[in-house]
Amino acid sequence: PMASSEKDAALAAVPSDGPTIFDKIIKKEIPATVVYEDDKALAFRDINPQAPTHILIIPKVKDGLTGLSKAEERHVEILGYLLYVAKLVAKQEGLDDGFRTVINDGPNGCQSVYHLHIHLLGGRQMNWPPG
Ligand code: IU
Repeated sequence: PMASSEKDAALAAVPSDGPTIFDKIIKKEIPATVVYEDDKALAFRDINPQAPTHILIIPKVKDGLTGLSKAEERHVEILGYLLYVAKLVAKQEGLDDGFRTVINDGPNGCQSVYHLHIHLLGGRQMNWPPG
């Protein structure tokens, strides 16, 4: 059944190291609005945007990195690189007044896709604390 909210989707998601929809986006098997791509990272617009700019930055190779809680020392370089790509994309999107990056982890963090991704949100005033 169709999830009624991101939270429902997150609570229904089964954490696994298997392929996710993001693999299909990487392989261009399903369409996505790609805003940045190189050999290590892909950035595309979130299908359910929560801000005027809402982009997901992902590693092209998951290598067990289903979420931040699964990070190992071998992931340190790609984790730093993805944050750098977030900065490049923020600049490209003209988010000169600021932006937010978010990594949801696990059910409590409302993670719904088990392929690590950085949310880049901007184009409006954000609030704190987040929901
Ligand atoms: P989360 O942090 O795991 O909850 O983020 C997953 C995001 O992936 C969420 O914001 C969805 O809107 C987004 N998304 C997407 O952009 N394209 C898709 O095909 C699917 C989810 I499924």
